[in-house]
Amino acid sequence: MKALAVDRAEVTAFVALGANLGHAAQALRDALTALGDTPGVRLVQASRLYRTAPVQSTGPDYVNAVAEVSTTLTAPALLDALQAIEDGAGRQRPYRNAPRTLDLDLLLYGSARIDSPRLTVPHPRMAQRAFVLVPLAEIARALVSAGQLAAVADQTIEKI
Ligand code: A4P
Ligand code: MG
Repeated sequence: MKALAVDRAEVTAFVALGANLGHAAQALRDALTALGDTPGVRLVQASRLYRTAPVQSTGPDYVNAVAEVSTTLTAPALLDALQAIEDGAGRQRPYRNAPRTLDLDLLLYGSARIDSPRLTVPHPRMAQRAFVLVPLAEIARALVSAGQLAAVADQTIEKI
């Protein structure tokens, strides 16, 4: 019997990009290209790049951005793809919140709520971070409230 190919529906997802080692801005641009080149992932839009002060982390200032993708991948498969792109950028993981050449976090995956050992969505710390909320608001204003932005207004962030 001939199997029917069933296409999975596309899901809108938001990915946070960050780096504070090496050529951080270039690492983010390369990561955006790699995201768009990933099978099952379409890059819809990306925020500008922002320079941000480290939050609960050390080392040089970060470069951060947020991208919107449309994907037929499941959330765990999308995380696999993000981690493969991190590894391709030479990401080492000596300890939690260590300075990094590239960090890709899954912020939102449609309206899904996921709480598994390797994946929590929405990203549990996104609401406390200007480096996520400001670029997210730039590309998806309706997803961020004025109150959320006001709550992180003391964190240093500037467009590059
Ligand atoms: N994981 C669970 N949920 C998710 C998710 N939604 N997206 C798991 C991505 N990963 C998720 O991540 C550790 C594990 O989290 C993964 O194996 C995955 O299974 P990691 O990237 O290896 O380690 P990490 O980056 O040290 O941890 P994490 O949780 O990503 O750190 P945070 O809380 O995101 O903080 N300051 C500025 N200015 N800019 C930054 O970008 N980033 C951090 C990292 C701290 N301070 C920063 C910045
Ligand atoms: Mg991470």
